[in-house]
Amino acid sequence: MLRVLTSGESHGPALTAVVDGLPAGMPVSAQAIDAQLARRQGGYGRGKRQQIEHDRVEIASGVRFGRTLPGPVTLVVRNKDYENWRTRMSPEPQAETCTRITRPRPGHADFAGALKYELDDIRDILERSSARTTAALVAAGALCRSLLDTIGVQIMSHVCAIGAVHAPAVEVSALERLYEAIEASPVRCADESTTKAMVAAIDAATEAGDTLGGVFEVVAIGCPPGLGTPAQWDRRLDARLAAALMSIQAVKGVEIGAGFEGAQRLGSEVHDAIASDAEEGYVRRSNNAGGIEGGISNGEPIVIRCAMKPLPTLRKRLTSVDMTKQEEAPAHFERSDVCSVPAAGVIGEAMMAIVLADAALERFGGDSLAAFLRNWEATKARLADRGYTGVRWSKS
Ligand code: EPS
Repeated sequence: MLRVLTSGESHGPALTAVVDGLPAGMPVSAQAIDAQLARRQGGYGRGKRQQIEHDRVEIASGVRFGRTLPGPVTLVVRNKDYENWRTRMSPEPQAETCTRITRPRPGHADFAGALKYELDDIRDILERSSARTTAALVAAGALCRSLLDTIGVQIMSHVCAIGAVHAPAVEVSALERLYEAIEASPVRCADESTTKAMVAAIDAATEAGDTLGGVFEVVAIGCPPGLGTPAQWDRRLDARLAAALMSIQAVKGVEIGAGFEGAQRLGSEVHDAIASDAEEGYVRRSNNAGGIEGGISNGEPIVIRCAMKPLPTLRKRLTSVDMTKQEEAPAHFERSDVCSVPAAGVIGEAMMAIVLADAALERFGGDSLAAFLRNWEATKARLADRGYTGVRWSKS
């Protein structure tokens, strides 16, 4: 239903997202997109690049008078740093080649990319594999959030761990209340003393010329039941979300609900009993399923945690090989982040928004926002007829 393609390099002229398949008449606010872009740029442990960039969206197609037209939306985020990279990233043929990168950073796309594309200069792969390209996805995700907003779906995230520093678990029911504390924390962690410990861990890694990964959690509240289907493997909501979140640079693990921890317990302890309440209708008193059963959203909050490996660009050089001579040499180093787990949470929200918007469009259809909402209202009425009241929907 919804297709999102991005283009652009980390130090090229711009990053672009084409979002195709949104209903016509959907409100679009450049300010709302910019707010998400600003959130992505934040977080303690980011490199100097974020002082150069002030990401702003330019809407290049598909929007008129603040509403989507029947056609793809094109979003452009210019790289300010391109001014400093004009020669090194010029699309024109160059008489002289600039200094080539030949010593791959272990853990980055450098080595595998150089082999795959038969490259003499690793810059040709690292520019596109860079996490900078997620700015385009966050812009696209902001559009998807606007659609989800019309049916009352909210998406939030927070950081659960940085390196070995773990935050106390946060109940999903507390997330809305903690939202401001999370956004105010330099590491997007709800707990104040853990925030301090995480900042100290990032400082220590910076001092040591090292990097840190961590774990972030992304949650969707108010997601209606019935998104996704087990009818085909690639249409399952959990599979789609896992793929989307796994696509974020440096993410090495994705778990839904109780995930790996649940695998250690008995079935009787893990599965979420279905109860009936006179006022609330169907009630689930636990959510180990993380809001998805059989590849279908079940109306409970969707809860996904992602493990992010430490970034592979280290001042403390790892051993590598110079690919021109096949001789051992320290890995290439260039400006990067020490830790970007807080930003990855924001990117995770965008990826979740893209998948949920796609699944919502699949379920409710509609060429226009009005048609989409009519179909949503009809589905909601039918669910209510069948005893499902969806008390957790915060809006509409
Ligand atoms: C990033 C911008 C990049 C990196 C980082 C993400 O800027 P630069 O390379 O110019 O310093 O800081 O990229 C990576 C982590 C990576 O893997 O390449 C951004 O805007 O998010």
